[in-house]
Amino acid sequence: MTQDNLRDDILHHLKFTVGKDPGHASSYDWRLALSFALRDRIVEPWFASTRKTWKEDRKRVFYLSMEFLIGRIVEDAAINLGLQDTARAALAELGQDFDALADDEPDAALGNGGLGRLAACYMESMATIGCPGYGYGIRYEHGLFRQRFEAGRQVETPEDWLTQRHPWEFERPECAYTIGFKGDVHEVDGRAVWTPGETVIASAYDMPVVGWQGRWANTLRLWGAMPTTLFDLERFNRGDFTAAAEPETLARTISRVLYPDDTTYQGKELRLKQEYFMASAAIQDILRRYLESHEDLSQLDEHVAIQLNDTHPALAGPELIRLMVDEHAMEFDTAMRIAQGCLGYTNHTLLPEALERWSTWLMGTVLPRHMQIIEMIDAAHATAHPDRPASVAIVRGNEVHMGELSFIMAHKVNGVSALHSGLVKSTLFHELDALHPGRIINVTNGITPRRWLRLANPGLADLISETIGEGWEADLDRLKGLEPHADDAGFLDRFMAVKRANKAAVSNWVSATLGVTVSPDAMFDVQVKRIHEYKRQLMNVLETIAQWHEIKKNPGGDFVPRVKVFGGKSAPGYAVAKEIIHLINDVARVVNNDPEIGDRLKVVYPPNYNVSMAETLIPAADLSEQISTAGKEASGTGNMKLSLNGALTIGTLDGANVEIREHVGAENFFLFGMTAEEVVQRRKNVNHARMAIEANDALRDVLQLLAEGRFSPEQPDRYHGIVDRMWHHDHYLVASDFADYQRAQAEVDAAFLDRDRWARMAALNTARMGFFSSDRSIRDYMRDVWGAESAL
Ligand code: 26V
Repeated sequence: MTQDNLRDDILHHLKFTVGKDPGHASSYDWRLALSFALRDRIVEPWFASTRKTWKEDRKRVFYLSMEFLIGRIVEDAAINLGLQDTARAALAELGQDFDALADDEPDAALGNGGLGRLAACYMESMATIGCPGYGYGIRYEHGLFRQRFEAGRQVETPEDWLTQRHPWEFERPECAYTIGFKGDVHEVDGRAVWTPGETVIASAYDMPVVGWQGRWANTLRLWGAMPTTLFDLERFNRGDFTAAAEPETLARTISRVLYPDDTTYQGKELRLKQEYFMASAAIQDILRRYLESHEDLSQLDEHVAIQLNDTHPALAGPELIRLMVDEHAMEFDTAMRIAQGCLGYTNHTLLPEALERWSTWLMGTVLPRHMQIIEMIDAAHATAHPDRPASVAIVRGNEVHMGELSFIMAHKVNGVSALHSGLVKSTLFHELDALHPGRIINVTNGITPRRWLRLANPGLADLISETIGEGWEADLDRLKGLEPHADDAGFLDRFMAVKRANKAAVSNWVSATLGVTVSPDAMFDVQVKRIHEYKRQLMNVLETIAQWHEIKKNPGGDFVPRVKVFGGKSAPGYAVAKEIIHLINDVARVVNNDPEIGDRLKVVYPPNYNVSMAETLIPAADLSEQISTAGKEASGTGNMKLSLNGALTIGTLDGANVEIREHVGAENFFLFGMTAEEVVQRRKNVNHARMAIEANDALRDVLQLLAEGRFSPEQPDRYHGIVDRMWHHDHYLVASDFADYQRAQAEVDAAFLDRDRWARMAALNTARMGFFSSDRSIRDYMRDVWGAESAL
């Protein structure tokens, strides 16, 4: 029945929406037809959700984020609609393979990493829980760059997902707002009037986001930039065709490309414009919606919650005040109080170089009225707290500090793991916390089990359903029901058979794409995440070299076979991260081609790690590397995905690792390294690196091999920079944690040799990860920040 309907709808869309005849349709055409047929089935719940929210005048949540790292959509939609098997069967009737079509979909890669993927998980969880919500972001024409390796070096090429038709979006040309920049501010009858010098149009594109079992659907509204004037007809008529198109080009530049650097803030005008473009469009849209059913804005904060995903959308605060004061004639103090009631701010990093600051000159030039309002906010805060220290001012040292602005504008500020939230309190916002006790709270991150278990690991998902029954996807604490089975040899065999099948699939894929043979019986040791010094991929690759060296010195010895898997991109301008990538690839080349090593050690680094690759690699991992310098990784979410899929963690007490270890049990987690406090102490010893290296023969040998050019014979000095930094500027304490890391890795080997013990530990990881469902995170936000309730 449903299968027949779906088949007919696919054929209908193939013919009337795609305009193709089945005999001549490509897999792209079939995928479009499938997408439209699935999308049709979201529309009813989507309308129903919107109607219900309106009718009941529910509090609504607006999640503002410069990034939404969605990944592929077709399979996720099919799963949440409960139509995956139906779609598979319907397509089979039509001679098409569901998995092949789904695999052909480009990733929507509108994000850099953890922060953007978190926003995508949260959108899915809000829809699953029935939290009336909207995501606001930018419809980047080009998402995160594609990564290739050329002779081991990262090369970036533009990503172009929108050159294909995007079947999941509804263009809303009627929903458009004017966004101003520059110009000047005059006083007219005692009121400020901003006359922008430039304007662009923000035009809406909506994507429905459907929750588990299709019970609720929310909207992700992405803004595209359009020119206010299409082209300069006068110039065109004069024959100056390029100049005529200039206004259009300039405007469209704003939503052209995602900033690919999530490591350092750069103070670029285009980035500031992107941030204001998104924030202003969102706030205008929020106020328009609200005023459709309310008299005035005086009770806005009772009906509207606005969440800032880091400081990137922080101009939403001043923009909200500007519209209330300048356009709706509200008193500043009232506007300030209402805005604070609406706003929440999530901090995602403590790294000073990633904290946003804008020069007052740039802010005053690009957004002159907002600069005034920011000064008013700062002055009001200073008046309310006459003895506030100068260090908490929003404007200081000719810079606007977006963290302080966000803090002062929000009624709740949160970190993303228990450890991180504690550090936000005790370090970054220490003084502000004293002035506003209780404002800083913790909401530990989470991941959606629909994508990260049901979709990515269907074998494990089916085994779980057979063992504890259906429905755990929406109630992940039920995984606890697996615990008794961790002592059941039959269950553990099946658990490990699933893992083995996932590893075999990755092994085939690695062999086909990289030409490297890896045995599915070896331990798959996985580190996948952006390349950053604080994440310490360098420590992992140095340990890999040490292992290789160990095998070379003792070729007849017994070693536990390992496949070291790396995945991740470097920011294009981050030279040190790029050197580390080069090193990993050089080490892979030497190790993989060393006949003496054989299956005992392999290094694979598939290029262009993205959401889809994560969905393939994570279910095949035995070991999860979460080895950041303690105090630096705000939370991590890959750590959760890996543990949920039955990988054991080797990790430091950083970010959410701390809570993962508490949940899965210290005996099922390989802990090593200094604590965040010890890191601070250790750095006070100026000779920390030299002392650690001199105390560790293996590490000294590794650095010696690198210095000799053992991994770069064609350019022996290639890694002198890395060696020199290790000895003299080891800011992330790779050397100081190295010996303990080796100790923990040896324990990993011993545990892996005991197949039964390993299986039990892995199964207990899966069983105890329920807490890390993003449904729990969203419920925390609803209760502690948004004051919102489920409409289901
Ligand atoms: C920073 C910047 C700097 C300015 C230019 C563009 C840009 C884009 C993104 C970022 C984000 C840096 C913060 C971040 O990604 N934090 C990560 O957030 C994850 C979700 O909470 C968390 O799991 C990771 O530990 C944390 O590094």
